[in-house]
Amino acid sequence: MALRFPEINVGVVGVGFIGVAHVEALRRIGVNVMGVVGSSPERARIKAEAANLPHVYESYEAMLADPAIHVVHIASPNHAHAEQVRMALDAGKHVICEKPLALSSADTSDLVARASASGLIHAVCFNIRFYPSAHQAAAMVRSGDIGAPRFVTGSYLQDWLLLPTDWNWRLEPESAGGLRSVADIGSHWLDLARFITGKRVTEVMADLHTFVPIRTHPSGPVETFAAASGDAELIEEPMTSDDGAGILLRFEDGARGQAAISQVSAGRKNSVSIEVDGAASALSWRSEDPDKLWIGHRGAPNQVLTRDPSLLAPEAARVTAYPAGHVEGYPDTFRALFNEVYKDVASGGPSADPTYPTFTDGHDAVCVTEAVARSAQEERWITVER
Ligand code: SOE
Repeated sequence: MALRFPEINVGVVGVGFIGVAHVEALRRIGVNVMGVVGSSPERARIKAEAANLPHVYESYEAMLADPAIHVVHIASPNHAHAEQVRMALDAGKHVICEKPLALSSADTSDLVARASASGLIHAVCFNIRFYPSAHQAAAMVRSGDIGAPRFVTGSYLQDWLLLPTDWNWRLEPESAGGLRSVADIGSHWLDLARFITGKRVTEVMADLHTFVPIRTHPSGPVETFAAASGDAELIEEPMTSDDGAGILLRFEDGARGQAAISQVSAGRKNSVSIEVDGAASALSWRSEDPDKLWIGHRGAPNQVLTRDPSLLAPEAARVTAYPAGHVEGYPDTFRALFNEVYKDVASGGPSADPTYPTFTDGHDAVCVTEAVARSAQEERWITVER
């Protein structure tokens, strides 16, 4: 079958769980995924065979040197993002980077400046806001349906790091950065809260905790969400990063919020929830039942809006692909996000008001998470510096 954008060639860095999600979603929107790069060509070839990935480049440099590549997707461990983004921009490639955009706001602000000056397209993969119900919630807030947002509450809970034997590069500060649950999944929740309310977080008060102070791990890598294989030589590692966090939030315009973030919540595989209580009505959404948006009223029966393109606001209908009753989930959010980005790629440059998260959003998220880290350390409210 002919590709929708046969003239757009893409390379993906990272062949873990998320890199594969990128390749699958790119294939769905009809761009030409030319090749991938892994931490080593051997590992990438094994993964390419197992997950039906395209050609394996020998190195990131080799991928960037390929004049046929127009867009680079970065789904490597966090510490590599900043340098890989710089190299891609220098090579004249459009960039879609996984979160966090970089490990420090000094780096993210540098990347925003470079990307803006380059005229290239830049996006950060905050895919959770691309559940159609999240877009619907944002559209309803914008059109005043719930009145001014006042109180924003919710959580992002997982259980894949519950046991002391659970291991992945995200537990290594040199690969992931000093923050863990907050940077890895809290950043998604914060982006979602900002996207739905349209308000930026101005101050935070946070409590971070390491519930599993010592972990053991095999000498080799363990894939995200995978159990470590039985290895005779287990290495003991003292842990310092956050398994979980409680965060109080103050938004511009006075709204308040509370988020619970954890990667050690048994039974919660990948569970995002958010409620926005407005001056007139409320909205509530859970990723475990993603096609439903609850609308709460004081003086009338509550409602549940099931995702149905014909009933959604135009902004939400635009990011949905399946008819009502055919539930859209996690992989569909990547398709929806990339679909928006590639409209700009096809037109040659960023639109004035992109419909997808850009490096500016990536910078904002890192500024908030840095304030979270400082607040936990100093045990006081911290103003977000941007
Ligand atoms: C692991 O916690 C992870 O893969 C995150 O890194 C992703 O951003 C999230 O979408 C799913 O969980």
